[in-house]
Amino acid sequence: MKAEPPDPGTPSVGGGWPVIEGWARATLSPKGPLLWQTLLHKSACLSCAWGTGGQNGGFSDELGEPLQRCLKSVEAISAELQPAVPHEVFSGRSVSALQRLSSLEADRLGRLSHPLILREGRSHYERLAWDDVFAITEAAFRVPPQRLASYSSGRSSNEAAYLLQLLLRALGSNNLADCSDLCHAPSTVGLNAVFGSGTSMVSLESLQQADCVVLVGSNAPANHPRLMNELIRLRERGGSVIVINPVLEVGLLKFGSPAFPIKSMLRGSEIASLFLQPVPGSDTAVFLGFQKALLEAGQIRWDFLNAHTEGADAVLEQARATPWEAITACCGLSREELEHAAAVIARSRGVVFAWAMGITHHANGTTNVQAIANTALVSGNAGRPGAGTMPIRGHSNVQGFGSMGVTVKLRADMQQALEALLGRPLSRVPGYDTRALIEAAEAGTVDTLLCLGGNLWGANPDSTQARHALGRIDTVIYLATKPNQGHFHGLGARRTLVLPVFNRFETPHRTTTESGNNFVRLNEPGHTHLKHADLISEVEFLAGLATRLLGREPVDWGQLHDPVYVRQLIARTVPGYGPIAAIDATKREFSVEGRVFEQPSFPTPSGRARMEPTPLPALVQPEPAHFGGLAPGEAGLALTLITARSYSQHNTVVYKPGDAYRGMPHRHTILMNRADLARSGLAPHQTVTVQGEAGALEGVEIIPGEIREGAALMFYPEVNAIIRVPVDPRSGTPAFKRAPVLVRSGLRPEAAPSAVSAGAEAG
Ligand SMILES: Nc1nc2c(c(=O)[nH]1)N[C@H]1C(S)=C(S)[C@@H](COP(=O)(O)OP(=O)(O)OC[C@H]3O[C@@H](n4cnc5c(=O)[nH]c(N)nc54)[C@H](O)[C@@H]3O)O[C@H]1N2
Ligand SMILES: Nc1nc2c(c(=O)[nH]1)N[C@H]1C(S)=C(S)[C@@H](COP(=O)(O)OP(=O)(O)OC[C@H]3O[C@@H](n4cnc5c(=O)[nH]c(N)nc54)[C@H](O)[C@@H]3O)O[C@H]1N2
Ligand code: SF4
Ligand SMILES: [Mo]
Repeated sequence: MKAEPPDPGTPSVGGGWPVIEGWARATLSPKGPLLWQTLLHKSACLSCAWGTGGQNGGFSDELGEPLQRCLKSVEAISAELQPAVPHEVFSGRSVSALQRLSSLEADRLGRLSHPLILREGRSHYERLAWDDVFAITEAAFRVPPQRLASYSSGRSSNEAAYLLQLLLRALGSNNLADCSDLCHAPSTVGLNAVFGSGTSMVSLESLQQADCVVLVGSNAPANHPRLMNELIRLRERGGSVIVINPVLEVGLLKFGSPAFPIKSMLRGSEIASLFLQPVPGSDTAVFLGFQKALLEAGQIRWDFLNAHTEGADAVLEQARATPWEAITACCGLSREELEHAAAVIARSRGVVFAWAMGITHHANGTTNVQAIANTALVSGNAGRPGAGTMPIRGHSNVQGFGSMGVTVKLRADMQQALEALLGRPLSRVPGYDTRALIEAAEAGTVDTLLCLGGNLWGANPDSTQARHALGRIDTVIYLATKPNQGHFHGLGARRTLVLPVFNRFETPHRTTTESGNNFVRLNEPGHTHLKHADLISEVEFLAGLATRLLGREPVDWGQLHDPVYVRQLIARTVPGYGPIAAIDATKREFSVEGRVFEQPSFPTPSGRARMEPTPLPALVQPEPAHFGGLAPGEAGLALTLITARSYSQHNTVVYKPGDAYRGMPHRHTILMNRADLARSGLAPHQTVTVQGEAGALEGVEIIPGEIREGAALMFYPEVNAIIRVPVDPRSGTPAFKRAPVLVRSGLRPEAAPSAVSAGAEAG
């Protein structure tokens, strides 16, 4: 794909000076000293799952390398260091007024400092004493187990996650929805299918031995900035980076890293040696193309396949039998581009295949992951240092939540261990994942929901549906550090509780977390800057609730107030977590056992990787007619919409309005290809209506940019007001990266007025 010149003023390097400026601004602000104290605290970074920080000091990675904190970490800490929300905000402003706050405004209210309740028929949140919180919560939990559910977001500790699932399972419920259902669940399912293990098989040390990285569907410059240092180093030692992304992300072309002030900061380091811009949702075709090219060039590693895999014949037969035209028509890349990339893979000694949401957020997300794994296997790139499959995880402890059993797909070995611990069989009723939870709630079959962090309302597609669904639950309980829009829009029918908790660096006891590279971090106790606040630790809340509900049955919940004891139970019941039993004494952080494969022997029954063919997706470009058509004389066109993060937000929490790197000056923008503008009669910077399956947003400014023809990009969470998308049936994950929309110059007056107001409400 040819790159067109960006709009004037758009940076040509990712990272770079804005990062230094950001650090300087934060350091010089009144919060500066507290910020630095927090950065130096021995705990894992709050932001992404790369997992910087921990016992070696707040700045180092797991190999002890210093200076590994990025500006995203500073943004996350600064938000946590805000003063408490003044009480007048809740006593003086009605919930309808609070509903008008944007994500950024809600976050800027400050920190939650006291328990709050919104009762049925009341207009305002009111303060509540902890005794009353426990009494209300306990009563709400005394419902049939199928009508009880939780949702969690991967910011909390392993200890809290473990207690959450132990409590729900002890009560007989498997309804443990988690943000990973909206995120990397296809990676877990796909990698489990192939390798019998659902996480990265590559350690940081192993990544440093690769000479090629294939980076697919990831905007790492914004979302995993420290990964960029590894890519810079790889290029410097002569390696290749193949980027696969429908958006020509500037930071993936060139990135200026403050970790290398002289050589990289000034002009930026080259990242991509090859940039492929496929049709969104077509990655299975891209990887099938690689396999076919390797096959035709005689570069399949038969020795490796024969010794370490099963099912390879069917996979290669699919590659042989699928015509090039079918592959190129699906992904929109040329045969030459695919052959060229395959040749780079073939001549590299060690290839790491790394991916994020561009792969998982599709109706065939799990198949996408399998297509990547198959490519790794046919090229002999699995189960040895410097090679393998590496999902790049999202939230800082989302992987720990999965390890702790917060999942609707509990591993059989952990299930057995929990049954031994509890002395009775666990319920066999399948639990609700996040989408199933919304649907069950909408159907009126959920009475009580406990949210350990997150923003269930904002993270789901179709905000109107999410609001109605949550509104049918009697009691919704949010544990959170800061207010977010979900606390104002995701309200329960009879009561909503918002309970303030310590964040990771404030929790008064030790906790642990697990990085995306399977490294377990030990976080030292801390204290909060909030004066006169009434916060609780998540462990104390969950153990307290469990003690009230279950007493000493079937475990002594009172003793589980002590996180050291929680870690003993984790060591006994969580596969690979044995070393956590000694961590309080030794302070030794560790790699979860059985995850990193440096030998091609996998935890499947045969010890071999299980390959299976990956059907090409049938991608249909939407038509205006699907949305009722354009009015006579109206300009517009239907596109597939990628919904993604800006460079200045953390998930549903917006830190800054615009996105300078993509040239999008504010959030009410849509990134479009210039050829699409030319053929539809729309113009750069024109304001348009974007109509999705669930509503429309008006007054959206068109930004011309480096995105594949036929595709567009808008920012989540605002865009969730208008999209309704299918889910990947194997993982339950929504196709957030391929939502059909109609972009139009004006909206016919008779078209869907209710949908328009839905969009406006959430904006
Ligand atoms: N600063 C910051 N860091 C974060 C987060 C944050 O919000 N802010 N969120 C955290 C979380 S929970 C997660 S899951 C990760 C998310 O990290 P990412 O997955 O990097 O985040 P997204 O913004 O969803 O963007 C994914 C990328 O996929 C590309 N893409 C879209 N569709 C396709 C496709 O069909 N194929 C391919 N090959 N590419 C595609 C998009 O153009 C975009 O560059 O980041 C984590 N870290
Ligand atoms: N359209 C669209 N939708 C998406 C996505 C997309 O790309 N497009 N991405 C999806 C993805 S990958 C994800 S992971 C989800 C994210 O969905 P969630 O994880 O549900 O949302 P977050 O915005 O990360 O949640 C932020 C809130 O967590 C709370 N919090 C922060 N730290 C702590 C803590 O230590 N303890 C507790 N108890 N609370 C804390 C704060 O109150 C904060 O407001 O969104 C998904 N939704
Ligand atoms: S890369 Fe991720 S874990 Fe490391 S400092 Fe940045 S946000 Fe934190
Ligand atoms: Mo995520």
